[in-house]
Amino acid sequence: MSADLILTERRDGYRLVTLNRPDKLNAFNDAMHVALRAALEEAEADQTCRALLLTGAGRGFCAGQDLSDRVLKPGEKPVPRDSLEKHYNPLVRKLRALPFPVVAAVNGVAAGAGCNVALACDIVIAGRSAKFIQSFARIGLIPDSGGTWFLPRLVGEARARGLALLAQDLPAEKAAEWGLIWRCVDDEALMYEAQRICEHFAVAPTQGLALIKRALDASAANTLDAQLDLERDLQRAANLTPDYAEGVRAFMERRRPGFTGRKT
Ligand code: T3D
Repeated sequence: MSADLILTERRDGYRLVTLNRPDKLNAFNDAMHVALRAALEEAEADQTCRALLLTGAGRGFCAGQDLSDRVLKPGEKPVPRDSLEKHYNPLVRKLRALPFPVVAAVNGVAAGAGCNVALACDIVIAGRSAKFIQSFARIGLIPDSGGTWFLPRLVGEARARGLALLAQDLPAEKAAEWGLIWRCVDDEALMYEAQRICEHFAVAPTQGLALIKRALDASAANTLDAQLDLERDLQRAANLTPDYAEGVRAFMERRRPGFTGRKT
């Protein structure tokens, strides 16, 4: 049953989505991709959903592509695979484009595309025993799912090259120290801390946060001039949201704001 490959729980203002192939360290097969896409689309369509928490079942976050699908029989010729075009690229694009923040709670090893799917999330928080591995070079592949884009931007060129070419394990604590992820916390505290972040987002000015995601995503390819123009345009859009009006009113009245979120 492909539905079981992804578990979705509706929480107050956000959704918890769990990759659920624990015996394979939540490695992706086609069915899990399809189920995850459906879960993300459902969350997007639900106007009450103001954040998404992505994690893995069992002791791993995600071990990337299920390699048991990739074993060639003796004499069989390798074929080009369409998994990036069909699954991973749309997944990374969807995570970046969701109109609310996506939090990854990395509960264990995140390897290959599993590592880069985590890095595509807006906030990455990891348990101390978790590790990040650009494992592609161990099997003759290149970092995909945005890895070659995220790595140099997050940790700089020297560390990006080391991680991609050496494919060594990067412990969560070092990942946080290097700026690859937002925070490393004790394993026992991981879900509590990740849920606290989502609870914060569940009452935040969601439309404004979606505009922040757009501005930050565009900045890598923009000149300062172009980015200033984009900020002007996005700020005009933010100016028109009820949340901006409420935020200012609440500030002046010295009270907590009651943001409406995605609704206009
Ligand atoms: O072809 C295309 O579509 C191109 C796209 C590629 C995208 C990619 O993601 S390529 C990268 C694929 N992933 C990897 O190369 C990582 C492979 N896994 C590992 O290197 C290790 O499992 C880990 C370092 C992640 C964890 O090591 P460890 O020692 O903690 O666990 P383990 O014993 O290796 O794994 C536990 C089980 O999960 C084991 O099964 P078993 O023996 O208990 O029945 C193992 O085979 C299975 N498993 C882990 N990763 C995968 C996997 N099974 C299939 N595919 C996996 N990727």
